[in-house]
Amino acid sequence: MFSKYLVLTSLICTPIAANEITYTPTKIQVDGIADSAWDKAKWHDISHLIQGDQPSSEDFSGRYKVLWDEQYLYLQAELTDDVLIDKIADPLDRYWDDDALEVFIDSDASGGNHQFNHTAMAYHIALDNQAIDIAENKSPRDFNDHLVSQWKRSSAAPNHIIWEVAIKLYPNDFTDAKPLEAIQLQAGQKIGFMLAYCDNDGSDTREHFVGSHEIKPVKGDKNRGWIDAGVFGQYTLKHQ
Ligand SMILES: [Ca+2]
Ligand SMILES: [Ca+2]
Ligand SMILES: [Ca+2]
Ligand SMILES: [Ca+2]
Repeated sequence: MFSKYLVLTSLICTPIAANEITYTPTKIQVDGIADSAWDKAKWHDISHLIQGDQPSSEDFSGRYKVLWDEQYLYLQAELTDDVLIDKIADPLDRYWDDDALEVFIDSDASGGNHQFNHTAMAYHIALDNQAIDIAENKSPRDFNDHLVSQWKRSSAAPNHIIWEVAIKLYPNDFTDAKPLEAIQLQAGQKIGFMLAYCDNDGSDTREHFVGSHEIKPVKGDKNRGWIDAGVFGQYTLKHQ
């Protein structure tokens, strides 16, 4: 009896590992408000400088949580940015030079070059919640039907926002000509994931680009995520 109890307890209480993503039985409302469904997910920092100079914590700092269910990967980012800016109205024009949350997803952790294909995605989500990535014709296009995004200023601190995103994942052979249906997520599935924030506060070009993972530079360049899915973190979807 005692040993059975121990086995049951260990099954229920196995702590989530750093490379695992927790399941949510409760639907996440994507509204920029962090409700209690998020409590079971752990925080991760957005602290690795990719490009530009290191911002002060008031200029930019952030952390995030991730959850999943059968339909979506859910992201909550808690950000501080002293100036929110969307100065280039055309969503397809220099979308990385306005404030943008950049979500990197590789639905099957295949890795590899995804610059002009969709074996992995780099969604640049602007303050107007439009999501842009490069199409196979090498021009940017929107993938607004791949995700739902909403952010809100919070009262927790000055210039503090909560940004929620629900992201559908697509098969490795998704193409612009044959846009396949989103996949059903399941426990045990391995995915590639990384997050970054493009911070501009009024300059011509992005001032800071800060991410969730340390990236090995190629010829001094750490801005590899939009090209190489091999630099994303690898995670297993955990059903608990
Ligand atoms: Ca919410
Ligand atoms: Ca800033
Ligand atoms: Ca892939
Ligand atoms: Ca900014």
